[in-house]
Amino acid sequence: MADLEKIRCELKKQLKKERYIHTIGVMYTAASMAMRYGEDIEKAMTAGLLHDCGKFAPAGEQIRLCKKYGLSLKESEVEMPALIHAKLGAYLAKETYKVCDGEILNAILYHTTGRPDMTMLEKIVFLADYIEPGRKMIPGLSDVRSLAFTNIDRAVCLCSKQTLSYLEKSGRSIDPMTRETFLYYSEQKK
Ligand code: DGI
Ligand code: FE
Ligand code: FE
Repeated sequence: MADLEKIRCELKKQLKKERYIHTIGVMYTAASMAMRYGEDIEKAMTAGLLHDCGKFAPAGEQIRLCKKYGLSLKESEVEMPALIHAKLGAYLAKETYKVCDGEILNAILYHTTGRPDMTMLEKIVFLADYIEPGRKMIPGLSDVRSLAFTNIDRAVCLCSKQTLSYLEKSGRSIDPMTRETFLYYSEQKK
């Protein structure tokens, strides 16, 4: 596989309609950001297209597949099934969709929690996931959308801040990496 058109056809079969539409939104948003920041456009599109490929199955099935493929899950991940699709997705991108570029695989792996000192491609996918045109409007979204094209580190900071406060309000447990991303980018002053 590893050809955008082929991957797109396969994902159309694998994903629910809304998830597929979101995926296409992330792919084109990642492409625009790659244009803005001089990143490889095809890599950004491939990562955007595949970022949620792990969501083809419900959470319980995702856990079962991780065990089957020997992917170890941290305690926090078992407690927070929303995080598992990123790890499973990076694995499937490599094994099923035949993506061998490690940067693309890492952009998929870190798209949900982010991480400190992300590569440009990782930041692009992390943000494109949040700002793609199909996302439901929430307070602060237009600020992240505009910052994504003007000051990408500030955009990551605001995006992770909003995710944290949303998780805190809804009383869900928070992965240490989600916090570290916010702390790191809140100290990046540019
Ligand atoms: O897969 P998507 O819905 O497109 O977006 P995503 O992969 O960014 O996030 C999926 C969900 O994961 C989203 O509701 C935010 C949530 N999330 C991010 N960090 C954490 C988290 N959930 C928990 N419980 N803990 C986290 O640290
Ligand atoms: Fe996701
Ligand atoms: Fe997504």
